[in-house]
Amino acid sequence: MACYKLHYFAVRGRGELIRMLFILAKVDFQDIRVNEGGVDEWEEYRHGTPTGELPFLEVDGKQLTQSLTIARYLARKFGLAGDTNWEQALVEQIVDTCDDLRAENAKIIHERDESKLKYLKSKMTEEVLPKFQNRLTRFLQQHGDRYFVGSKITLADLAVHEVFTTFLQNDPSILDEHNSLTEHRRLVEQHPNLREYILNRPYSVV
Ligand SMILES: N[C@@H](CCC(=O)N[C@@H](CS)C(=O)NCC(=O)O)C(=O)O
Repeated sequence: MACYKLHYFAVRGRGELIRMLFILAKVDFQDIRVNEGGVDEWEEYRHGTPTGELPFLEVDGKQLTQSLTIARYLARKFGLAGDTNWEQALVEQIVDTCDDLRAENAKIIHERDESKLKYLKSKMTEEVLPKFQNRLTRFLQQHGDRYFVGSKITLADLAVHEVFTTFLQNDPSILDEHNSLTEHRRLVEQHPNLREYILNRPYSVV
């Protein structure tokens, strides 16, 4: 068994999808959380990283960067990337869709100008979020069984669960009118490998 060390900040952020893959696959990894407990160690830690950014993954001492590259690599290794070439493409389509939504939300998180922030927030509620909710709902209904791709859980399901977590923390009602997405979320949260982890992980704003 390979020796895995995940280096990321002590938040969900771009690291959580990777953590969830390890938990789902029941594969041991070292979850190295930089700035844990509010300790500011990043500026020093940065010098030991391959690109000056996190996350990066060590696999038997070799280093891999880019959160989604890492997630796809692990998903393939753990049999969570889809069973055929077509399924794999669909899984990646969903992962990229979730990343588009995450990027839209990042604009809000990083905006400091009050009036631009107000505009971005109302655009998110009225336009962006509904667009992604509808797109994902349609996909789930057309392609999925209970899961997004094929008949078993994949990286796609984790990506959808993870991207909505941040939105739900701010407004628990955002999936109220999206029964398929709500049902899917429940399914992921009830997975025997994930249930305890999702319930007990530390709260993180993003
Ligand atoms: N595309 C990269 C982006 C990595 C990235 O922007 N990481 C941020 C945290 S989410 C970072 O390391 N920020 C600290 C800094 O740049 O000082 C990925 O997905 O891994």
